[in-house]
Amino acid sequence: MSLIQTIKNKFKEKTIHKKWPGLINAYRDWLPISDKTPVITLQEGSTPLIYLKSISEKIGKEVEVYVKYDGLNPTGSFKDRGMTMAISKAKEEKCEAIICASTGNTSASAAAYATKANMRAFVLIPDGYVAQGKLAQALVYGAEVIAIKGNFDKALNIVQEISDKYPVTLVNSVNPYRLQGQKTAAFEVIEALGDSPDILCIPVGNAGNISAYWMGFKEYFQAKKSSKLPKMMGFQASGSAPLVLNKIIKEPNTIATAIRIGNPVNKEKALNVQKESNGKFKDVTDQEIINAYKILGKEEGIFCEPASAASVAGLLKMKDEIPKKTKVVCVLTGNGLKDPDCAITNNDAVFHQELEPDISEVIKTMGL
Ligand code: AN7
Repeated sequence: MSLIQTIKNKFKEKTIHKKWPGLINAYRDWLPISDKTPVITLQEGSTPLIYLKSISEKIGKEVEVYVKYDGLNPTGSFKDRGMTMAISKAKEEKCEAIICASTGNTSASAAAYATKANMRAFVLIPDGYVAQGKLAQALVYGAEVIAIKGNFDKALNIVQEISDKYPVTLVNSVNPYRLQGQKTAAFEVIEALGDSPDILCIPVGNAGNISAYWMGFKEYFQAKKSSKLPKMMGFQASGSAPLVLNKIIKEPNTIATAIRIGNPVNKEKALNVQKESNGKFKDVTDQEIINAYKILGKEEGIFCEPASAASVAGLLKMKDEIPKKTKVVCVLTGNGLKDPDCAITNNDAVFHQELEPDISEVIKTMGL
């Protein structure tokens, strides 16, 4: 039989691509929904867990490092996991408008899911501190964007008060359905690895995602779908590290604008995760973040946004503390395309510009 024929037969035997129904339908039994809940989905979830050869080698000691690449969700960040739940439940409760404060990704996701649900979306953002891709998304998905001359923490105070007084549902991570949706990432990690990792490294802003992952790991562990629980390592940017310094940061600052948050709303939950998992909060400098960001791009072929690279930066920083043969998962929360300005400014690429359109010029430049 010819090779082509063999391949054709193989494809006939089993379908390679299976339709993914979105995480609510995939994990229905694990989520607070009923048959009455309208499922508002963009088929989020089922993102890849990718082995990192170069980073694993840098850690050594037969440590295996993987990334959970949640930047491959429909709007390019993990927020879609929470938003499918928050918006579906808001729809079930007949809500007609939603609101959020955001460093960018929440606003992009909220805007997309609100549009899908035929609701109005109001998003408050810190003027000048939201990456271009995220702002572009909120506008294209049709949100009403309100930029304030103040940081995320200020914006969150405002939207909390508005949602208390007016019939507008708050979809920041204080909304409990957000964390319910986001916990499914931990389920997927366990399913892909066959067990829980030993260590989870994750960037921390409002500390919703670290709390959601922990909830997911605990639920699967209790259901005997994993044999252990991971140590949860949360990483913040040095200029914006309220959980590391144990105080509110009034003027947070970092190149990782997604986690430029000085007063995390899920602080108590996060402290509990740290205690229960025997984990830690640590900080990484902007320089360390950019270093990890570049390594992921040029050595692994993975493009994430700077906030996401904080998880890998943190792992590289605590390299000496990682025991032999452990399995580590770093969460890459957002896609690199979200922040093109950061990418153009921070790379080591050779970029020849303004050449004459002449083959000999090109060949000369190529060094041939
Ligand atoms: C890429 O979009 O808070 O610790 O308003 O966009 O759960 O807050 C974003 C947070 C990590 C931190 N990585 O997650 C927002 C927002 C990326 C992010 C975080 C965010 P949490």
